[in-house]
Amino acid sequence: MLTVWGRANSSNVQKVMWTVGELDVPHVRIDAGGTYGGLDSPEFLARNPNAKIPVIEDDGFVLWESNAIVRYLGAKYGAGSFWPVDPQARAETDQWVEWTANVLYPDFITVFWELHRVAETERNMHLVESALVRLNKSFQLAEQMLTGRRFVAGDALTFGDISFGGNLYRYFNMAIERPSLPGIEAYYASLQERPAYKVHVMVPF
Ligand SMILES: N[C@@H](CCC(=O)N[C@@H](CS)C(=O)NCC(=O)O)C(=O)O
Repeated sequence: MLTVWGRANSSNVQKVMWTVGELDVPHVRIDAGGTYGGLDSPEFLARNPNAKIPVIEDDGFVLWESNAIVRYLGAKYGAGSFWPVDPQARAETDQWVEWTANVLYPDFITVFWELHRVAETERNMHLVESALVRLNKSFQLAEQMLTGRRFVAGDALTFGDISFGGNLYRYFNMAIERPSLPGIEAYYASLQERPAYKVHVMVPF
């Protein structure tokens, strides 16, 4: 049985839980982190010395780092469609995971953190403004990359959608100015119809 440690409103936990939902993996989730705490307990640190969520244990196998967990779950429970077996098809969706983590996410988390986790009086709006310019450029690039595709790697949802699409609920609900993104808006509308996205990603932040 798969166990997932992590609070439901953590974006990194949400990627894991969205995957678990899409692949219909029997599991239990244990709240940890944030107001639940527990990350510095000896039991937790024995599983993840980084004291971060998410962490999973699957039949005795322990793993942390959300993207590594999504890839592991995909390979074990979603081989064929969610986890393409063809190396080139798999690399194409993996490219979105890396691009999201290394290009889009650093600016995304800067904007999100300042606007939603830092007190208004402490907020660094210069940081927000410069990150938002780069973030919106990244989304315009994603708009081009998505042209003619239903999902990031083609006609079916794959693990690359978890990384990229997992950010859209927050992006479209933050009080920021966004460029016109008709392709991404249509893509986001289709994600919002998926039961696992509704339950695990569309969570108040
Ligand atoms: N690169 C790691 C980042 C993990 C991370 O920073 N997790 C945050 C939550 S999103 C955390 O553990 N924060 C401490 C807490 O929630 O108490 C991953 O993708 O899993």
